Amino acid sequence: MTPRRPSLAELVDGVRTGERAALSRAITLAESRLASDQALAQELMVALSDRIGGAVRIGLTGVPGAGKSTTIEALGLWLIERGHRVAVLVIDPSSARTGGSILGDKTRMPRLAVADAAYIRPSPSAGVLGGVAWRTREAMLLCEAAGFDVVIVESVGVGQSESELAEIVDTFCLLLVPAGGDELQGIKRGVVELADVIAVNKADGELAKAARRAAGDYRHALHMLPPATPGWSTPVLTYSAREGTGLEELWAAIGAHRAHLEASGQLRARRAEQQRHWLGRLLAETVLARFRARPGFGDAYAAAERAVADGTMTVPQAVAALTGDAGGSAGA
Ligand SMILES: Nc1nc2c(ncn2[C@@H]2O[C@H](COP(=O)(O)OP(=O)(O)OP(=O)(O)O)[C@@H](O)[C@H]2O)c(=O)[nH]1
Ligand SMILES: [Mg+2]
Repeated sequence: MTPRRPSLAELVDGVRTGERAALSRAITLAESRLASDQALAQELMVALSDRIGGAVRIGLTGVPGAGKSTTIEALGLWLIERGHRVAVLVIDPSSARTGGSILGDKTRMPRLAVADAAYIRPSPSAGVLGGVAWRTREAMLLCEAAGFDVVIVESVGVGQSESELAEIVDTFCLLLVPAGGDELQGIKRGVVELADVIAVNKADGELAKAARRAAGDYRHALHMLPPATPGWSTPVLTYSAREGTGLEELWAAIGAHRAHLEASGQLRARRAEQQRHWLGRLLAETVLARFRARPGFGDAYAAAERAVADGTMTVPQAVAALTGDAGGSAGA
């Protein structure tokens, strides 16, 4: 009962005309680990390349509960009212374990989830060669090819994922919540350093004052950090996703950052650098995967681990043994 595999031409047409089903099939192909799917997905990327490049690519991160989903719902609806088409990709590290929490995300974006001009989809968070974010990047480009002019990638702020997210988007937004000085210290400096736009959410009701104070603290802290984008000074805004206040300023800040990237030539440079980075990473992981698949590699690796731990071999010696012909045929 597997549905007939669509042809390349059907997929290209479907994505070009913004058909959701075709877009979903295309992303599934791009995420697939089957070589035949990958080959088709890459042909598709090439065939659609003239449609790729124009969208505003936004990464949105923040601690759990910062209001990322509420923000995307509010900002997404606000953008749709203004004629934009908005795609949302959600990287959720828990989805690998729970089998997907997109249902949860869709219920947190109830109106956006049913809007014609919006598309919401979870991104796989594990098990992809070359890093999670890079497959998400392909999904992002496919959304772009399908006519979505704003693509937002939501990632929960846990460790490694933020820096990967910052590598695939043009504008990296950090969402924060009102917090006092102590909690301010708790935000990882590395993440703040990556931010092109910082926005303190929940600036409503009793939290409004604390939000403004937190924004002031962050503004102050930013003075001591190098800018995430050369020549750009990262703005710190306050807004309320719940009440919809400050969304216009948030969008304006994203637009100003995009304009700065374009005017300074950094947009092209940044995207080119992303491609080079992915090339290096995918090559390294592909080569590693091939070595791992060699017969006897597992045993040889275990032996090498023992040898370097005991000090009977140096690490470079062990790598030479594992990657040389002798290492490759070990155990055979
Ligand atoms: N007061 C106030 N509460 C908000 C605002 N935005 C979100 N919240 C609340 O904060 C909680 C978390 O919101 P979410 O949008 O689910 O946050 P999230 O960052 O997507 O959370 P995870 O996906 O679990 O990491 C919910 O109870 C929201 O109602 C806001 O602007 N003001
Ligand atoms: Mg969320």
